[in-house]
Amino acid sequence: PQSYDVEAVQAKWQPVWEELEPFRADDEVVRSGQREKRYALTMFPYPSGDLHMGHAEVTALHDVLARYWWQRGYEVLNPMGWDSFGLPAENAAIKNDAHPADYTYGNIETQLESFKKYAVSFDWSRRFNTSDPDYYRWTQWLFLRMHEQGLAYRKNSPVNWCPNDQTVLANEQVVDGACERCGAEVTKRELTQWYFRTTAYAQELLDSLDDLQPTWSDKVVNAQRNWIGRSEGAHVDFVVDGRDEPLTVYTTRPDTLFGATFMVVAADAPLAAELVTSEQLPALDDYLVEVRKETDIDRLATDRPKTGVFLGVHATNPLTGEKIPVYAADYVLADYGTGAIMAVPGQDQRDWDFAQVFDLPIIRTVQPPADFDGDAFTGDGPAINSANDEIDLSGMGVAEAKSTTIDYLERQGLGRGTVNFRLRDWLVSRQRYWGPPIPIIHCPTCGEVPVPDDQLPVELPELRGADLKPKGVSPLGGAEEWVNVTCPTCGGAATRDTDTLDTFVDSSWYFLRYVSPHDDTQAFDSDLINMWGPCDIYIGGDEHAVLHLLYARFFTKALRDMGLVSFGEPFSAYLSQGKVINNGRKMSKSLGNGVSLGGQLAEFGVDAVRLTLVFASPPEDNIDWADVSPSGSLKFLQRAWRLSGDVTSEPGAAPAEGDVALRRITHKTVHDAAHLVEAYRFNVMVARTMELVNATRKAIDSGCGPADPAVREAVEAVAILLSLVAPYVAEEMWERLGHQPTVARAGWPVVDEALLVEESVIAVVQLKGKVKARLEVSPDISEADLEAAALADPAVVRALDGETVRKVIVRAPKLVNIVV
Ligand code: ANZ
Ligand code: ZN
Repeated sequence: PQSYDVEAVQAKWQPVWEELEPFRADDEVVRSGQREKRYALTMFPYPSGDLHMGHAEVTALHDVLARYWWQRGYEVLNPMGWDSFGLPAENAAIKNDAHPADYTYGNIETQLESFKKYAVSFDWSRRFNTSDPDYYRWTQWLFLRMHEQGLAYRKNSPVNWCPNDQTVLANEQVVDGACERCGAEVTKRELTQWYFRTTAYAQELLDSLDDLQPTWSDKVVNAQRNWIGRSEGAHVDFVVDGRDEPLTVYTTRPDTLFGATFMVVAADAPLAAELVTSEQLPALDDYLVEVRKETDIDRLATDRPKTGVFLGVHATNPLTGEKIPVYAADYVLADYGTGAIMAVPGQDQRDWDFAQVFDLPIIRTVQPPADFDGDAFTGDGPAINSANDEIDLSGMGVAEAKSTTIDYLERQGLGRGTVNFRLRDWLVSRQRYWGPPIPIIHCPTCGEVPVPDDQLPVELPELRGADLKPKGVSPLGGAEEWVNVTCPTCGGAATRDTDTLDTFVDSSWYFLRYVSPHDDTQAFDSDLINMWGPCDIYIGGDEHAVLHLLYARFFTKALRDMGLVSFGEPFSAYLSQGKVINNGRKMSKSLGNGVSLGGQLAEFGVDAVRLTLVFASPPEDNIDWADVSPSGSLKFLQRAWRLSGDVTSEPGAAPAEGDVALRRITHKTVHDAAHLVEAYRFNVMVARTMELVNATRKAIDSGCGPADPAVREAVEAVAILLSLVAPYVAEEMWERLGHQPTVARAGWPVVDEALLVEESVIAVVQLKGKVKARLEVSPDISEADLEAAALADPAVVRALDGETVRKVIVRAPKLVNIVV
């Protein structure tokens, strides 16, 4: 036959693989040193619906590497599970009028079947869902360990609030002032919430990024760097009239202290309420009502009209001795630095604008260039207006003036040089149902009491029939029987914490659980994770470049310091794949340009869709589905398959006796394919496989013929190369070639180095019918190159003796005939 039946081949091999389980990772094999380990991780999906093109892309790319590692003789841990708790699943369930558990677990079964059909080399024996009590029991256990270490704590502070989802959000979940999930504008609320102390690791999270380059892309590393946002500056203490404690500010420009003509405290910081005089209190209260409606983005915007309230008190500038007024305003944030600033209108535009509105003095302390006609000058230049009896910065550049000022402040006990981070602690409590309950009991006598380990998991009450729509307080509060408990410490009446943990907590440690997914005695087996970890590759989307990766890195470092893992970075390499788009745009319902994965699979088959996704572009680039050709992919696969039917030599035929030209191509292709896969250039690897198929077809039809053992060698190589991308047709070819399944574990073809050495041929150069030179050239030299080489040869130049060349006849690579 000229073609194979795609559906029949898929139906034939799927059960065979289920039976063989070729991708079951064996701990013993690694422990005993029989094979080296590779841990291949790809982001686990949210079970909201069936798999889509995005899942298809990332897993197709991921599988090239995982399957390659198996072929190369590694023992590969390639697990998969579901990130099944959290807002996306809960919102979707509410919309579909279903209980989150029913909705979630139904989708998981659908996605599991799709994954199996899609033939990704996952070790399904290790699957779990983060919403399984067997899993979240350990999420809660880890929360308690964090709590013991002081890394989980509760505090009251202004938090991001999504008015639509009716829940708090972490800073990382606020994108351009809007909720990352639903796009609603985020507001602020004062609430008592649980946090993880990510800031304890700020410096290390930053420093170890250096070690992750270049196996992590610059883009992701820079996104993390900016998010952590380290800045160097100083804390400066200002004496406030009528108050004992100093008002401390954080500044990155201590050099401008001589120009500090007023101070600003965040209007919503407790400090503002402490400082304000009773006369000014009503004005502050009115102002606060407005401020609470604003987002951080609004508040920090430089182009907004400045507003604020005088607090009625003055402080003293420590260098000028001047009394300067203290204001409350919205452009200073409560949870950054100390929540208070020294305002330097000469060098800071927002301070300049504020000074204009409130008619405050402006003193430049850096000389702007002659042609400068702006307001605040933020650039470098010589210091001016910056001297008193004890310190003189005049003429110094910004850097020198900074360090001189810091030295002086430290000597006088007026301040100290400090490092500040933009990174905030991670807010982990959510007022929603579908997540792990926070394992804390609130007792009126004993305070926050951790649920004893042996009482974990704190299972979610089912709340069937309850209204789970977001209302701003956790629906768990309504489950009275569940909420009311006795205190584990004093036995008195107490209540459970009714909030649940953020989904990102579940996914911060899931890669550790895969090494011992069924262990009911511990979160993960430390020996096993130290053996398999860290992950050798992690493939996922850019959208997680900050959030999830940062949290997982934080968890790993914290667990390392608790002695539970031996490494501090979870992912040795990170590859972020592009998106599948259509007609130049992101696929979306509103644009009506969505492409259904199910439809594509039904039309072209799994292999052709996978091949298309891998071949379309380098992994990092977007794939425009309007520009690719799954039907072309299918044609190619049919062509490859036909080769396997043409081979007439027996398995084991000695390739050494075969056609050398074809053998060279085969060995070069296999050799290069390995390098290409290791460099993530999967698309080029596919292109080279296509060339090998063409060369083999030519050899069969018009070269050495189908019986030549070199043909068998070539077709077997094609099957193995294709097994990384198109597992069904590769298996079918392998069987037709007389082998047992599975081609996925056939082993990478051994490359004969001797066949990689560039061959050369002798080209003869004739002049007037006589041989004048013999040139050693590459067998695939071009006509132009050969002509040029011949005319430049010294013997030929001598023989020509200045005569005009009328014509050059070139027959590459063997002959050049010069006519004069
Ligand atoms: C005086 C000054 C003069 C400043 C000058 C800047 C320029 P980064 O780099 O982001 O750390 N600042 C400090 N705390 C703040 C808060 N809670 N809300 C808003 N702004 C705050 O920024 C640090 C600078 O931002 C600090 O240095 C402070 O203004 C301001 F010519 O102090 B600077
Ligand atoms: Zn108690």
